[in-house]
Amino acid sequence: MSISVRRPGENDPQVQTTESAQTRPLLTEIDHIAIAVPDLGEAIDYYRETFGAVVDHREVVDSDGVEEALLKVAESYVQLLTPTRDDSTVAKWLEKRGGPGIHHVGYRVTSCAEALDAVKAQGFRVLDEQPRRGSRGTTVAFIHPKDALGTLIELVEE
Ligand code: V0V
Ligand code: CO
Repeated sequence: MSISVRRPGENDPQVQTTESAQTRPLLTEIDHIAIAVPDLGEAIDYYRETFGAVVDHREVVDSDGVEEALLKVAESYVQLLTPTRDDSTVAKWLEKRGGPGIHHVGYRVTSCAEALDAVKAQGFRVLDEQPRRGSRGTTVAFIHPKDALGTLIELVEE
């Protein structure tokens, strides 16, 4: 008996490709999962003692009022984040939530400018009109969580 495989949309007039469909995926890899914490030292200890994960990079990002510790997991990172100022949006987020948790997801893209333009062209709100500097010398732009399934998304070009 032969089994025929039909791709979605193939020979199906009901399924049409839309204008917004990308011919090439814009997101190439997961760059980092960011976890906001009130105490960076404690969070680093937790990851080291529980999983043997060690800090690969540490940086204060003044523009965002945060300090990060990056732990490498395969080709991606866990980004432990803590506020450095009371007026940092991460301080506000921790206060509102009442404790640590996943703050955003960073997706790797080939070109931050191209991915940002694609998001803007579809009418979604962005938090950076232009790509800007992230940590480790990356180029980044954030997309508003209210236009991204409730997840704060960071586009990361290495
Ligand atoms: C806020 N909201 C979130 C959220 N933060 N939803 C999901 N994930 C988050 N992280 C929701 C919040 O519950 C509100 O929903 C609504 O969005 C408006 O939030 P808000 O409390 O009024 O706070 P805002 O507007 O002062 O700030 C929120 C945004 C802000 C997302 C606009 O955090 C921002 O601009 N983020 C981009 C920069 C950033 O996150 N930097 C830190 C990481 P309701 O309650 O109204 O329903 S820096 C970094 O990762 C770097 C440099 C790197 O990786 O290289
Ligand atoms: Co980040």
